Amino acid sequence: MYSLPDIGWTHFFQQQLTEDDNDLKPARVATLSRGIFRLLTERGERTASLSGRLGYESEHLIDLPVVGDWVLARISSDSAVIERVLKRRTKLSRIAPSDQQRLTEEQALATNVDVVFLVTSLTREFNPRRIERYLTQVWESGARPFLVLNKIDLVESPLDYAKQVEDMADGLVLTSAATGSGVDEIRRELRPGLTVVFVGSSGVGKSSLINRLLNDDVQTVYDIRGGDDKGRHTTTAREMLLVPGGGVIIDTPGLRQLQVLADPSALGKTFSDVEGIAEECAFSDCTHTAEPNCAVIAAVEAGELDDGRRRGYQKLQSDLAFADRRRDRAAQLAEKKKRKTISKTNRRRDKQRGRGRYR
Ligand SMILES: Nc1nc2c(ncn2[C@@H]2O[C@H](COP(=O)(O)OP(=O)(O)OP(=O)(O)O)[C@@H](O)[C@H]2O)c(=O)[nH]1
Ligand SMILES: [Mg+2]
Ligand SMILES: [Zn+2]
Repeated sequence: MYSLPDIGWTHFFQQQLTEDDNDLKPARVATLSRGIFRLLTERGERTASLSGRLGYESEHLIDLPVVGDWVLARISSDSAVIERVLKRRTKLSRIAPSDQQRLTEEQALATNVDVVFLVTSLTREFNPRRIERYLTQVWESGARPFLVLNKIDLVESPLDYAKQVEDMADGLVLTSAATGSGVDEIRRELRPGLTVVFVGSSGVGKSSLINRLLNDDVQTVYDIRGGDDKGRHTTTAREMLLVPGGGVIIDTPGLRQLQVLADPSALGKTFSDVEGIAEECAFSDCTHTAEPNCAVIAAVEAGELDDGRRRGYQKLQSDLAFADRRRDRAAQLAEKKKRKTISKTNRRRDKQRGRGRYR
């Protein structure tokens, strides 16, 4: 059995409790599916639902509990009701994929995570430009990003791949879940109280690596046979697993696409090399495309910087600016809609009052 500190409870959460919370207990969200949560409490696992108030008061998707969240719940012998979500230490988010109006609504993928292992495989899946995008999102989360290049058993010289993505993350690990090579380097990052999450496209080997780490076949792995190395979306929900001896691992389903939602500072961490060079550009708002005295273009011409990297930086920078504008627009529209509803309610109320008066 675990203690709450084993699974990540710290002073940061403790200090958020008030006297009003006396009849509530802290618990961590381990899984959720169709509004039913599984919580890890001091007294073991409980199935839980949201309190009516929490469901009703949460105006935004991002306010609802997700896997990794610490919540306060009313706990009985066999079930629980979640009353409050505690403030998050870190938050890995994305834009909710189902957003039909293509407006932007933020959704948390996992919270209160210390280390994010972004997994990619050395197959046709390997794509430095996509890795840059994902890593920028991970930097934005506040957790430490580790880049994992898996399936090294399938290529002759894994280091050639590593060279293309070095210095983008806090750590780079070359692994094979098939042979077990490199897995100990990941294991070294696990310890009591720490939470790690595995993210990446379907089929790269997230669940296989986790099975290796836990020396167990806890996570289902789909055997990819034949030539096409596409994943089958085997893992279908985010799920928290306990490391024997303390610590928590979250497995996630393969990401399909990722619209990055990040701050320029997160971009700067993924592209510290480009930003370092860009300090020497003549213009402070240089886009590194056609400006005179652009240090970035000069570095590419001198063979010191890969042009793919320059383009990746530029593309992501303009995407982020675009997403920003769209978010502003979405906020404006939401505000307008709210005003409309209010004036409609007022009109209806006036009408009813009027009727009352004249009858
Ligand atoms: N050759 C080789 N195959 C691997 C390695 N790691 C995983 N695989 C295989 O890749 C396939 C997909 O592995 P999973 O662990 O299910 O991948 P996943 O990232 O969890 O995929 P989703 O759950 O769909 O997101 C399986 O057939 C694994 O056996 C590796 O290091 N080398
Ligand atoms: Mg999986
Ligand atoms: Zn420039």
